[in-house]
Amino acid sequence: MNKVFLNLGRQPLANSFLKDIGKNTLRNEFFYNLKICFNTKNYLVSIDKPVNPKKQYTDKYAHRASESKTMRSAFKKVAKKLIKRFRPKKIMEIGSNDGVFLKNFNKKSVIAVEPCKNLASLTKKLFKTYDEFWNLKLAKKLIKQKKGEIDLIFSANTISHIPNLKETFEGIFNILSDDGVFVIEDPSLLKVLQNNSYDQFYDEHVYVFSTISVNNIVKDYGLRLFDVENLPTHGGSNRYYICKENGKYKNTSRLKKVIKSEISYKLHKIKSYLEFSKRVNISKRRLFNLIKKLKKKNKKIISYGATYKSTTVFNYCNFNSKMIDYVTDTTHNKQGKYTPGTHIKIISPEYGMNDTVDYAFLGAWNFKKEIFKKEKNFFKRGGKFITHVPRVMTLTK
Ligand code: DWN
Repeated sequence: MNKVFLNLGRQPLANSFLKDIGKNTLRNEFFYNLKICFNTKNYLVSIDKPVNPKKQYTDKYAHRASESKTMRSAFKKVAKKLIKRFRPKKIMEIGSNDGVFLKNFNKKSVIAVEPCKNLASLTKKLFKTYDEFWNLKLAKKLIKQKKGEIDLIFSANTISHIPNLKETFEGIFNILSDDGVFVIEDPSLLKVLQNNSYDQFYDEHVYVFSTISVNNIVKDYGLRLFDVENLPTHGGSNRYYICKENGKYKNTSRLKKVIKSEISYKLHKIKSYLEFSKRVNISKRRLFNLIKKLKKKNKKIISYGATYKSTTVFNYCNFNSKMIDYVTDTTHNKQGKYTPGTHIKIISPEYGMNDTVDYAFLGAWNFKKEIFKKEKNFFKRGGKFITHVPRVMTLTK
């Protein structure tokens, strides 16, 4: 049964960057209550009332997976690894975004599934693209079009976004070849608890998976988790390798080790989540007080990276444009807009990361290494970053 353990308050859609902050726009801004729960039976951690996906994945979807160098090389690396290990002939990606993963394959052997039409239009020029949500209906349509028996299905930061896991996995079972592999990458719940990165919870992250919860869930749909890899991406993710129950792959010792580590961290106990919730409340108070103290000293504070994650932090910590002067982001379609719920201007780093800035909150803390490499001059002239992960602190390099 589901037990709520964290209330992150009134939140907007993480992707709802505003074109303007006129009365009309603000009157129509959608908010919901973000509460997170733990299922004591299958150990799934989820949003208690998911938002309708049609509200979220529109033709104005903002996130571009290829925006960071880190992710471009990560997708190139995993494509090579999967080709070497599984030698797939037919590949499908669910949530193909701007094609950053699939473009590493022979375009004749791939199928892209991407419901956001602005993204699907980018990949339609490159390979076969279905601009639809993944579900049982689409799986049956593909089979009817003789596009079934897929050897490798890949999905990064997408399965955790789909409320209806039953349809998702049933569709996978129907379309996957008998010795096919379904590989999913999603933020690691263990890392969220260890890093106090509560900003991994927002409307799109309907679930934050643990290995033990994925292991339980897939069994209900004739599937089996046979391997898992811990990854550094997005602040700590897991790459889950799933096959059909009677598939040829043996469960790896690595899987057994990861499950053991999650059990020893007590990810199967509600107590761990109640303790996490207490740490999140302390983090909120400390971050708010730090920003307030620096503003009292007339410091200029901006935020670096208009992330969906920082939407959660800004709204949970009640930030406003008097505390954060503006946000910088390299994504062109975010520049000139305003942050969801807190209405702080977003500009390009070329303009925003200038000599007047004293502090920059790390909205994109998951790219700290790449950002610190880029912003050496900011440090040289005495600039400092602020982060809340794994605890509230300022960083001089
Ligand atoms: O799961 C999801 C993850 C993968 O991406 C999606 N539901 C939504 C989105 O979440 P996010 O916005 O928190 O993801 P990122 O990849 O952490 O966003 C990074 C943002 O920071 C981008 O808008 C680009 C920007 N950025 C920047 O301004 N300067 C990134 C880097 C590396 C930089 O140097």
